[in-house]
Amino acid sequence: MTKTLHHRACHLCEAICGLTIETEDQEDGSRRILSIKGDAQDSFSRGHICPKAVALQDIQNDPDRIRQPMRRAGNEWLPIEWDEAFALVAERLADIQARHGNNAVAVYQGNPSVHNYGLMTHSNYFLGLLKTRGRFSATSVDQLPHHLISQQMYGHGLLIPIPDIDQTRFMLILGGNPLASNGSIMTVPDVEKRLKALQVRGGKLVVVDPRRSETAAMADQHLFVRPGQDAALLFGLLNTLFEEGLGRATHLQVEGLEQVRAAIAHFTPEAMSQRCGIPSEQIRQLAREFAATESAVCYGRMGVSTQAFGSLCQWLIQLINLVTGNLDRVGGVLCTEPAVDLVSATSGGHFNRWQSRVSGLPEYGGELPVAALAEEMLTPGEGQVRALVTVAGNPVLSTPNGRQLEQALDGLEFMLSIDLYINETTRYADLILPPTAPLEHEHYDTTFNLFAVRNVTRFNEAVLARPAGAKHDWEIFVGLAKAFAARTGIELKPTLAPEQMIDLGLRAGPYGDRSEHKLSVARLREHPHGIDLGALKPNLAGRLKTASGKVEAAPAILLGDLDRFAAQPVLREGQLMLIGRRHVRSNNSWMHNYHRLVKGKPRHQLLMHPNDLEARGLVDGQRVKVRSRVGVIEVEVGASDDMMPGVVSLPHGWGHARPGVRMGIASEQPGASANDLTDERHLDAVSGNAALNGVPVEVVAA
Ligand SMILES: Nc1nc2c(c(=O)[nH]1)N[C@H]1C(S)=C(S)[C@@H](COP(=O)(O)OP(=O)(O)OC[C@H]3O[C@@H](n4cnc5c(=O)[nH]c(N)nc54)[C@H](O)[C@@H]3O)O[C@H]1N2
Ligand SMILES: Nc1nc2c(c(=O)[nH]1)N[C@H]1C(S)=C(S)[C@@H](COP(=O)(O)OP(=O)(O)OC[C@H]3O[C@@H](n4cnc5c(=O)[nH]c(N)nc54)[C@H](O)[C@@H]3O)O[C@H]1N2
Ligand code: SF4
Ligand SMILES: [Mo]
Repeated sequence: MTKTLHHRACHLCEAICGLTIETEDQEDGSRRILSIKGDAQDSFSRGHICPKAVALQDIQNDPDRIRQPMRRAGNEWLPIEWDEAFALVAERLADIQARHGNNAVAVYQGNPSVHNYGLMTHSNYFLGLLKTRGRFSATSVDQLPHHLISQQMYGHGLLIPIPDIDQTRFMLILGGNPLASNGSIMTVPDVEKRLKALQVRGGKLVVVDPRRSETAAMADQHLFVRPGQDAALLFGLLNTLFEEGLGRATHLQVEGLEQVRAAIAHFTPEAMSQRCGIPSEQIRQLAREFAATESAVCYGRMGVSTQAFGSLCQWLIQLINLVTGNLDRVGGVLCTEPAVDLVSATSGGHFNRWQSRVSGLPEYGGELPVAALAEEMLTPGEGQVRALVTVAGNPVLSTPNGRQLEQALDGLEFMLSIDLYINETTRYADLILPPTAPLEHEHYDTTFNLFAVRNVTRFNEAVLARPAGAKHDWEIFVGLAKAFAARTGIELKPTLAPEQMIDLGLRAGPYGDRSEHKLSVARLREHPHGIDLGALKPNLAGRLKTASGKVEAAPAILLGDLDRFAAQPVLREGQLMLIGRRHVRSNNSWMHNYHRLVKGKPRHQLLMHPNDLEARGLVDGQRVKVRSRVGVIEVEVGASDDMMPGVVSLPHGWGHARPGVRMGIASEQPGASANDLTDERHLDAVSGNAALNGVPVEVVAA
């Protein structure tokens, strides 16, 4: 039987590693996967691969993955034809909107929405027709502060400066653990080698984290910080830069820096030290070293965006890079120039044009914070949400107070999920529409090329043919749009296939028809290992989209948050704080059904410092109850010297022991859900992003 080698990127996480997949043709005309390896010829990932990519074959073969539309009848799931399913959705949603208004239908889009090009290009073809303000996504349990700060300071929410990891001499990482996550808002396959290379060329890596993470363990210096108090450290650093005159000139035109300087003058390291738990002299020393190094990067991720001061943190990080002359500078942070350039192609985004009905949380880019989703369903009155569409998401496990959301989902009139599984969320749906599996569709990365540490591009061919009758995500949206338009009498504009849209985007982009590269999909098809378009270069001055044309250093919404920061009480002695973590063999909530990834010792223990265990009369390996304002879970506790005393760590995405979940392997090792503890009222007040880290909890023997 014929064997074939395929080259394409893995798009399960942000690292977009090149893969070499060997298949064998079968007698029935299909293909079988023989092996999945890292592609050594990929100039970007250089052969790097992680265990999740090997599990792509398990996703493909998983008997629990749903392969045809399913309709719920009580506790039973029955197959239904595509056209009948589309007509049913159109009928139910149109009817609910006719009775209760457009906003009665809400939408939640999960993380794979930005990892699958058909979802990027076509979800709005249908969802846009709903004309609802009830739009929610995983953005507001993740990176919303990054977008908001870029929109405020640089004029576009996607104009996010990326660490020049390959050339910098100093990297300060707060609340990111790229050794587990493989990098985030920093597409960087092979990150461990790149960080080691930084150390080998004499550079320094400093990690700030309440846990000695895998990345902290390889760092030259690790600082424990009190959860949710990074802003105190960052204020101390910025204050030192100003006060000691350590700044360096920038070529960028900047507005408002003097205003910032005055506003934070009292946030000295001495005043901030107790808040963050880091001695003032260490803060000053760090600022001096950062500023004195010829090139340096300050970078913060999940740990500092999903906390109560997420927006302040991301703002201060930008300012530290700016004031030290490292913004838009080689070896500092730089904006990409991707082949399909969403920054040039779209407007900058808007903020707080309207608010959520119940809590008055601000919209960003047309979406409301997902922490408000359950209350929008549970609170009666005009505009109450009565139907939900989920796309590639599992908000029961991934958004704060998952138990409250379950209660809300149970009361809906109608729910549609577009997903591969019957999981903790989709089990509430009336209808589940499954798309093709990852290797059955093509892919072009419009999101992560935008955040990559080099300008790179590639077109990824499907490796396996789709089974008869299967639909790609984008085709599902086209089917839904047609049915909804027919039902409601809306005129539907014609659309193109994703591949044609990407072709247009490439040709209009910076390496397209007007350049010597002449990139097009056809051209990319000739380069299955991808094309390297070069290192990042300074370009921000020409790309700023602010009204003033300058960098806006002092956005009013951030200056307006300083009082809230200053007023926050210091923690009570002995109060435990919950934070999250990731593991390289896990991917949010949805890759626990593959034996290859979950085998061995469970990785969902609650980690706690031995002194904290002892103080509570607990022992390593014991079952404990963890309680927060919103709920209680039972888990196994593990002693760990890597934890800062007073802090406990639990990964999210577990908690599969819920009735009706159809994921056999996941249910055997269910774990508990961190989001049964996180609090939907605990938010970054500026953006409305959920504060999933720094949740006060109690731990007692079970
Ligand atoms: N406590 C705590 N909570 C967190 C986090 C944390 O660190 N701590 N992290 C947050 C972050 S950063 C994120 S991004 C969210 C993620 O949260 P979500 O996006 O809500 O959930 P995922 O676990 O990514 O689930 C993805 C779903 O998409 C389905 N799926 C996979 N591929 C496809 C596809 O190609 N098409 C379709 N239609 N469906 C697909 C899967 O079956 C699964 O149901 O969780 C957040 N929640
Ligand atoms: N293997 C794997 N890779 C993934 C994912 C996955 O689930 N598994 N998810 C993907 C997604 S959706 C995302 S968004 C990225 C996230 O990528 P990262 O941001 O790198 O995510 P984490 O690995 O969760 O690292 C967050 C770190 O913040 C620390 N932390 C918690 N609270 C605080 C705090 O208050 N202050 C500070 N300074 N640190 C704190 C935690 O201890 C942890 O080490 O990863 C992506 N990659
Ligand atoms: S790090 Fe792993 S999951 Fe992420 S793109 Fe690379 S192989 Fe895929
Ligand atoms: Mo994420």
